[in-house]
Amino acid sequence: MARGGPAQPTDQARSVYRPLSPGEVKITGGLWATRAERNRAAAIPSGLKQLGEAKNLFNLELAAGRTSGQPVGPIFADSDVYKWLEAAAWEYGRKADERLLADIDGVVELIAAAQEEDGYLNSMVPTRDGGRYVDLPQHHEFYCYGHLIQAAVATARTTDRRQLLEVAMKIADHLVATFGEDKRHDVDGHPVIEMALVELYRETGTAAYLELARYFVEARGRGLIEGYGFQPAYFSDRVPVREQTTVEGHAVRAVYLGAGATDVAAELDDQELLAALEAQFAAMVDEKEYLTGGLGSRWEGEAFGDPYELPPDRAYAETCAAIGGIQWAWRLLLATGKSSYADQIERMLYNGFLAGVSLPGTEYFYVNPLQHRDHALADTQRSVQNGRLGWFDCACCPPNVMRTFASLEGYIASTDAGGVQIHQYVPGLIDSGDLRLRVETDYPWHGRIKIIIEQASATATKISFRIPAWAEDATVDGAVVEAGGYATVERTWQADDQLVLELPLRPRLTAPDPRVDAVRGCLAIERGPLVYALEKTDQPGGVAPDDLAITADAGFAEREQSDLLDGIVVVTAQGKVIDRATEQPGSRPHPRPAPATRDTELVAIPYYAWCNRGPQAMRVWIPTA
Ligand code: FUB
Ligand code: ZN
Repeated sequence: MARGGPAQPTDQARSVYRPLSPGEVKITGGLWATRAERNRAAAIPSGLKQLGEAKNLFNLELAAGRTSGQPVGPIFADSDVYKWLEAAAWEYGRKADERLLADIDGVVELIAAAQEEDGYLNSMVPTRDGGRYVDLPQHHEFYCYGHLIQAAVATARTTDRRQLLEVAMKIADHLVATFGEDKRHDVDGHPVIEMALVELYRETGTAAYLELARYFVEARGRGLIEGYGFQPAYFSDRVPVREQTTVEGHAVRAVYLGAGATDVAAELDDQELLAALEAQFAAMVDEKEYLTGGLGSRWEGEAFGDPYELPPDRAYAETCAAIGGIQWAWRLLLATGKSSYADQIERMLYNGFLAGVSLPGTEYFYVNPLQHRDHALADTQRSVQNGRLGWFDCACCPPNVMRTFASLEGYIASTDAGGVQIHQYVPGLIDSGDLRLRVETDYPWHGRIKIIIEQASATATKISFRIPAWAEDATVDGAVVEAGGYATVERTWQADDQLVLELPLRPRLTAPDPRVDAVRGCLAIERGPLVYALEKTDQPGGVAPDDLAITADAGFAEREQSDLLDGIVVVTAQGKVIDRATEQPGSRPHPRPAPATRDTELVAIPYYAWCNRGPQAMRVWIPTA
């Protein structure tokens, strides 16, 4: 059984909740079990093949002196191997599989052979780009280390193997000896080393790793990264972390830094830093997050835009950014116990993250816009007009998706001295102390969640349920509970006791913040945790979503369609088709004459499922009629 999940605070850490380890949570059915199984059976094996074809493994062979040639791919190509390894390790923890372990062993052995005597490890930089640590902002050396260390911690928690952990410790010792206030005073351009070092500290007890993570957090924003082609904001290096009030620059960098800094704050019980990180996360949610939980609105620099700069059609919303957002939110949830962070995890998981992967699980979106137009041009590899792809020249997202599916159990529930908290609703088993719960639900299609006590508790124990902020009129055993918090029932539980939580999953209309100019006058459809989208193929007459409008009272209806897109609930609403032939093109004197319209039914599917029937027009935000 796994000895811990992807973030495992020590007993000394400020941690209102403690994670259950993946072995204590099992997802036994429903949407996430299906998708995780495809990740295991199809995506992870295909990922290893892709790492071979894209030459990431060849690069490490080169570094190990086993072949000759020049390394191929982006400067951070090694990190894709490490993310894949992390996915494979978590997956092995979910389900022991000798073939997978043999694959893990083979890749680990190669990595160990590529490591230099003093701990340095990188297959690209020394031979191709001028030597070690000559360009920390761009060369991603610590970024690669960070992903390796995360993979090593995963192998240590899920297998009996120690070789990768030894490689990771050798790297960390080398970093400790080389960088710091009284050594080389420097930081990497791409955070992730912070999270990784804290986890390595948690795994090994070596305080120097935590201290180095603290140093990397504190050294940021103090002018160390200058003159490297991008502005300091791109690297989250404009303002010291504890003085920052928002997120800015490259989105994945910003949220990985937020997650790592939260780990540091939790371990050191640094409440000032934690408060700053909470404020940054709140600003991100209020001003810079898409409805889907997508993060980063600018293609240029893969970056957060200014507040309320959230164009739906040009949304970048990189799949990796949603994953980093989930990691950050989970750490804030553990540290503070606030349900709003679990709400955010739900939003990001079901929408921004899940849209990043095809239903079969082996194709990926890099960017995740909320609107895609008819006749769009596939002008870059990342354009969604290409459909989801099996791999990318810059393949950060695919193995990131794999490791997220493989460690999903780590985000479901937690524990504290009083009992167990259920944050996400999936059919499954939860073991917490002497209590064993079975969760039966068909969420997110139905809102009924039944908890059955399979193993009694010896003393009075609390079971807490997250009541999402959208869940007005939710009930526990028939009694209405408040939305946006936890509903708690305390008892000395007997086997076969039951609790029933009902979350109202009726479709609802959502209005955007009025400062988001790009979608002013539009509404979106949501149902439970799912954001819905209009896709062209579903509309009566195949009308393009851009020629549709929604009527103010929507008149929702829903139907279950088990034969569509793996089985979904389709939501229909009353709308209008705009007769563009009666519309005068271009800008016109106000007031414009209104075009002719006719009634229609709008047919909406969950956003995550879009583009599984070929690339086509889609929109989330719908103009009002
Ligand atoms: O720079 C490494 C990774 O590549 C980033 O996290 C992604 O955004 C992509 O640029
Ligand atoms: Zn990515």
